[in-house]
Order: sequence, then structure tokens, then C-alpha cells
Amino acid sequence: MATTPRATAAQATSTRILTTNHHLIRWVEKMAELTQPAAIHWIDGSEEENDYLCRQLVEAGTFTKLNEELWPGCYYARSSPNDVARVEDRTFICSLSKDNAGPTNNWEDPYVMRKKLKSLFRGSMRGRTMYVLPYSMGPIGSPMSQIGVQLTDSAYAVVNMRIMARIGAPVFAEIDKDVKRVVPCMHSVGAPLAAGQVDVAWPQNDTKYIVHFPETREIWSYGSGYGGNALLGKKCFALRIASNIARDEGWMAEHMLILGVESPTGEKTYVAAAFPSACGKTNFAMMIPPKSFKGWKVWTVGDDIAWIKPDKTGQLRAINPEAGFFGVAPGTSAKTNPNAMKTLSRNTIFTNVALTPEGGVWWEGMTEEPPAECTDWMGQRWTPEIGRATGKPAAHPNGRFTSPVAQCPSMDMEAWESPDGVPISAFLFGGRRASAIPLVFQAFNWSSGVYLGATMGSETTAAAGGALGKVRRDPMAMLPFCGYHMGDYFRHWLRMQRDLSTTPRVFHVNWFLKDEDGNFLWPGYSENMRVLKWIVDRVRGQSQGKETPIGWTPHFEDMDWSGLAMSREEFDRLLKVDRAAWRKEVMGHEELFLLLHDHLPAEMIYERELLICRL
Ligand code: TSX
Ligand code: MN
Repeated sequence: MATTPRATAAQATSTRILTTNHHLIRWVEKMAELTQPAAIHWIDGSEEENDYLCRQLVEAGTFTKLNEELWPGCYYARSSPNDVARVEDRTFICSLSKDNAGPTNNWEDPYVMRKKLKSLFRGSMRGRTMYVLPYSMGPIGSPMSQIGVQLTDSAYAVVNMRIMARIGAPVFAEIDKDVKRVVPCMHSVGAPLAAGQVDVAWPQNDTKYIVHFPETREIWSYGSGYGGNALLGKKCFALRIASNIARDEGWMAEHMLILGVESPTGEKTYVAAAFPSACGKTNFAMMIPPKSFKGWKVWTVGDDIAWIKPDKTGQLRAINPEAGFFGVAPGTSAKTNPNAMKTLSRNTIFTNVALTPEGGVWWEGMTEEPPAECTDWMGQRWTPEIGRATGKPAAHPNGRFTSPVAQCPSMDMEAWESPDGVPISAFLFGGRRASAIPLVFQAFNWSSGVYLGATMGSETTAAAGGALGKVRRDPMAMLPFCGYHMGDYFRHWLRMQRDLSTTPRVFHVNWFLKDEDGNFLWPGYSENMRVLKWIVDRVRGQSQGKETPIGWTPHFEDMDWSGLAMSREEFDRLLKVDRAAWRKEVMGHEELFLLLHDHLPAEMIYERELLICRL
């Protein structure tokens, strides 16, 4: 079939079939018959094709090209107000048995759901182009990579996926080798166009379904064009479907950042960390050590997802399956994350932030001074006065940037694309906790570490909408992303130990302790390097821990305080293990365990008992 290059700027939509795989061709035909698109475009991933799609999006009013001088290669989009975030209540795990989805996932009978989806997708792409988008999660050809093909009627999804994953001709070539199973991903914004009907800038449907079939490894997404609902390689594939594949094949698909700590002598230690949302995962992944840490460097491998597998020697190795950052813009600044600001300075798609009169973007927290005037994410005129009067921000709190990871100055350029991944020496869990949870402590062993991850939680912030200050349990930060029963997921974590020669050391961190007046006790950001250094020292057996009922905490002398005024009293406050508070804490653990009781591994009960005894 197609072996010649195509997609010139002059050539609009390419109907040329770019694969020799008959299963794939037949599936595309079948899905076109169902959804009735006006055209089919096989995505080759070329720059010309991308330019063409972006021009189409500008013409449709979805994209605004930003000022090329200020924001080279950047585009701006505003979504419909009904389509601004992942829709957890519309997300389904349709396993054959309801029991396998567990109590923390929505479930529907796969036969019932298939029928429902068929009726929703029937004619759903009328008047639109169906793009055939092949993508690889992980470096193309890596033994740890996985392939998907997304059929979508959203050009916005295609150009975002081009940043977030490896796409196009090289992936078709990989598919044509016929060695890897391909995950079929159906996506429609659910807004067919009648003949002559004028399109809207952000087509979507108020009825939304984000559906996963774990046994047949399929994804069906309907009604949304936004983020995790539409860029199916990310949460749907790399976490929900991949967690099922990983459980069956003996590896791990985790909601974790990956970073490497380089010491002045050039030794690199890689760690993976799971934090719930609003804890600054991307900031931590791109951290710059304080000035006093001469010769120390933090290297970014990933900011959201890690696929982790034991190698032949029983060492866990991780890849970042993504190729881009889909980061929350508000709060990102030259102060909080200079590396992110450099990353998003070009070739970036901004969604639901504010547009400035000079053709730039702005969001709350980007600069100390807001612009005198801008257009908000709803397309309305916004000034600081209007903002104060209405209480409405210029950017949506979930406004995003989509940027290529290769543009990040702290990217570990060889390691991040290494087909075998990086060796993982430690897992970090964390959450936003104003009290009770010390700055850092280390689990006694693997199963107490799994317990730490299983019971982690975060206090709800104003942005999250929930009751302020209430702890929401989010095991391993996987609650919305585990594609099967959470209890079985803990069991899988425990079982992983059998295939390992050494288990990574497990730590819990908390940057968010507060005093009685509500002031943060820990400066955070760059200063987190001090905690990271202690973790690296512990991993390398170079420092002693202090035994407490919950794990090992650092001794004051074992942390590097150069360049930071830290008294022993302040330190003691940050590392204090409050037995009374922890007795309350274990009651919260019990609540989660009751929910999962019928699949909960006995080890989790034992660990809880041991913890209670130590307290
Ligand atoms: O990302 C954060 N990190 C990790 C950085 C590597 N944030 C932002 C969280 C929201 C996304 C933090 N916020 C961190 C942190 O370590 N710590 C805090 C809390 C904090 C906020 C402001 C200050 C200090 C701590 N300001 C001053 O000390 C002046
Ligand atoms: Mn995430």
C-alpha cells in the first residue's frame, strides 16, 4: 500500500490508506460505516499535515494563532464551558464481571454498554472528517511500548496527541510488523453536522461517555473534546487499560512522575513519585536545586505516568510513555517552575487560559501583576477590576498547556527515550496534609510501603470543590485511573516483590504542613531538594534513619541545611510523629479498607495491625 510520502500543504485531507494491516483497515471501514464521516484522513504525523490541521482549526475558530514573535509556534483554544475537565461520573470500566471493576469505578454490563455506544456513535461523525491516528505510548519499538489507534472526528485531539505521543507513519510501520497488539480507541465529540450546517468553535455533546473494556482492551469516548477525555493515549490507555495489561503481564502502570537526582560526583539516582492532583507533581518533576547545592542536578524523565517493569536482573526500570506535558497552567510561573515556563514558551497549545491583546496568554499566578486587560477563557473581556468584582478568574483553574517534553531544559535527554527505561531506586508517595503527616518518612519494608501508598490521601482544596480540609483517600494517586478492583491492585503491588532482586525503598513526603495560623511550615519548591538528598542517601545506605512508629525519619544532622535557616525546633515540628493524630489517621485507613474488604489482601490488614501496635 502507501509507501510514498504525501500530505503537502496543497493536499487537503489524505484518504490514502497508510497501513497494510487488514484487521486495521477492516476495523476503520466498519467504524466509518457506523459513524458515517464525510471523509477519512490517515494521519502520517508530518509537519505539513500538522500545519494543515492547525490552519483548519484556525478557520473553524477553534484555534487562535498566537503572536509569532512572543509565542512562536503556539495556538490558543477555548473549550465549551460544558467541557473543561475529565468527567469521572461518566467514566466506566466495563469488565465482564462487576466485581472486577470494584467499588471505586463505575460499571456497566459490557453488552448493554456496547449497545448504548453503537447507538451514540451511529452517524456521530456526519459532516466531519474521521482521522485515523496511530500512536505509540513509549519510544517506537521499545519492548515496553504499547500501540493504539484512535479514530477521532476532532482535529484538536489529533494535534494535541501529536505532542503527547509518538504518532503517524513510523507507528503504522510498527503496526505493519504485526508483532504487537493494537488497542482500538473510538472517539467522537458527538456533534454531527447536517448538510450546510455551520460548525461551532468547540463541538461537544452534553451526553458524555468515557468507556473502557478491559478484557478486549478497547476504549470508546463520546461527547468530549477535552484533555483526558479525548487524548485517549493518556489516562484511558496509559493508565486504565495499561493497568489491566500490566497486572496480567507482571509490570506496573502508575500515575507517577519520574526524575533523576545527579550528585556532584555524577551518580544518578532515579525515583518515581505518586501525588494526588494539586500537589505540584509537574513542579517537582522539573525542580531546580537551591544554589547552595553546588553540583547537584535534577533531571526530568516524566511528569505524570510511569510504566515500570522488572528487567532480567530483577531491577525495576521505568519509562515515561508520553512525549508531552499536558500541564495545569494556573500557578505556573518563573518562580514556581522556571523549567515549565521555558518548555511552554514555543510550539505549545494553550487551552482555557486568558488571551492578551498582544496575542499572548496569561493565567492566574503567571505574573504578580495581571494584564490591564485580556479575554478570559469564556471569551469575555476581563480586567483585574472585573476579576475582583465577579470573583471570576481569567483562566479556568484547569486551563492547560500541551508542550513537547523535548523542550524542557531539565529533560534527561538520553534517558527519557531509552527503550529499556531508567532504574528506579525509590518510590515516593505524598499528599497535601496540613497536620499529622511528617515532612518525610521511610517505610520499614516493601509491604509497609505498599500500605503507605494504599492509604495515602490529600486534603481537598478550594479548587477541587469539596469540603475544605477533609482528607480524601487516593491510593497511589490511582483512584480515578485504576482499570480494575483497587484491592486487586494492592495485591499486584505486593506480588511484584517476588520478581524483584531488590525492591525500591518507599517514602512518604508532605510539603504542606501548616502551623496554627495557617502558615506553611516548609518552604517547598527548590528546598524539597534537601528531602530528596536524604532519600538518595538512604537509598545508597549513606545515612541512618530514626525509628518511629510509622517508619524512619531523618536526624537533623543528616540533612543538608546549607543556605536555609532551619532550627532544631522547626525541624522537630516538621518531623514530629503525633501518636494521637495517627490513631485518628488509622481510622481513616479502616474506612477505605471496609470499602475494598472483599478483595483486600490480608497483608494490608496485618500492616494496619502492626502500625496500631507500634502506636
Ligand atoms: O508545587 C509545589 N511544590 C512542589 C515543588 C517542587 N507547590 C504548589 C502546589 C500547588 C500546585 C507547593 N506549594 C509546594 C511545593 O513544594 N509547597 C507549597 C506550599 C507553599 C506555598 C507558598 C510558599 C511556601 C510554601 N511561599 C513562601 O514560602 C514564600
Ligand atoms: Mn495526572
